[in-house]
Amino acid sequence: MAQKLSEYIPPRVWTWDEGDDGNKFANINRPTAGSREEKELPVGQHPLQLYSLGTPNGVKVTIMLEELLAAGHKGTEYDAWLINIMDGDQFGTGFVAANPNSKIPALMDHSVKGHPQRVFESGSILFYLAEKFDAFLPKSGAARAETMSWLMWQMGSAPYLGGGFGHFYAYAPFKIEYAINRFAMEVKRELDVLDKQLEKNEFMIGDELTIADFAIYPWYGGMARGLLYEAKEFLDVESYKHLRRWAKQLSERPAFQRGQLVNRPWDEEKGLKERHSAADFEGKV
Ligand SMILES: N[C@@H](CCC(=O)N[C@@H](CS)C(=O)NCC(=O)O)C(=O)O
Repeated sequence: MAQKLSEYIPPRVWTWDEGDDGNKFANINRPTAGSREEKELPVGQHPLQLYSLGTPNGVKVTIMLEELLAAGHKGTEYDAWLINIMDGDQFGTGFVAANPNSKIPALMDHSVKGHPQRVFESGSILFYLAEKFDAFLPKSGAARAETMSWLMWQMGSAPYLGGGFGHFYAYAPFKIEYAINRFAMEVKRELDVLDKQLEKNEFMIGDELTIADFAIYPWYGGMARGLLYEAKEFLDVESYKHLRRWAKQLSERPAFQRGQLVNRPWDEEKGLKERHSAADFEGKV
């Protein structure tokens, strides 16, 4: 191994050094949970209230909601409110009540009698919506088991892609060869897992579009299309042909296109800061 970096020896007990460590997220990271300020969440007119940001974890849910609407499921209209994580919106009292883990996305379902139901963790939100509307999740048997396996696969794997590879390749204040090697290896293995699955299947689960596709596409479809971390060449994403075929096919679906525009204020041309009705997409898709 070429690079030897540090003489750091971990102390007996880790303590937090509050200074800016040069990491892009330094101003929001702390080793404690809970709210940091009083701030209620807005509530719109629809039963489903989503509090999110147009990152890969956020758009999993808006893609699914747009697919549900496109398929004509009643009760799936939603308001999507912007949670700006760089401004610390995830630490307001209202958001923490919706998700004690302070991460987007969080859903409040106001159609539940008595009190709104909170749902957090993107995979859990996809599953909740699939069960509630009886859609995009095979009812039983092998296909249902496969769908849940791939959904859980995504929830377990993406932190290697984002928190591991993305962090050390794109966001860390300096490049650490050991960390980049470790996570590049793992991400390429994950891309190959998907490539092999999609060689034999149109969608993740045979010929049926499921919540596994909604979960996997924003991360691994995004990577295969060269949209994440400017790592297209570094990870040679063009070699994953079957994954790229699937990603292209999904990217052409209007509901996927709409879902990916929601809560993206940085996309000045097409992005929506908030989404409250289908009319918000006029002229954009
Ligand atoms: N496992 C969670 C991960 C969610 C997550 O990491 N969200 C990020 C944005 S993509 C976030 O809210 N970060 C804010 C923070 O770390 O304070 C899920 O899938 O919902």
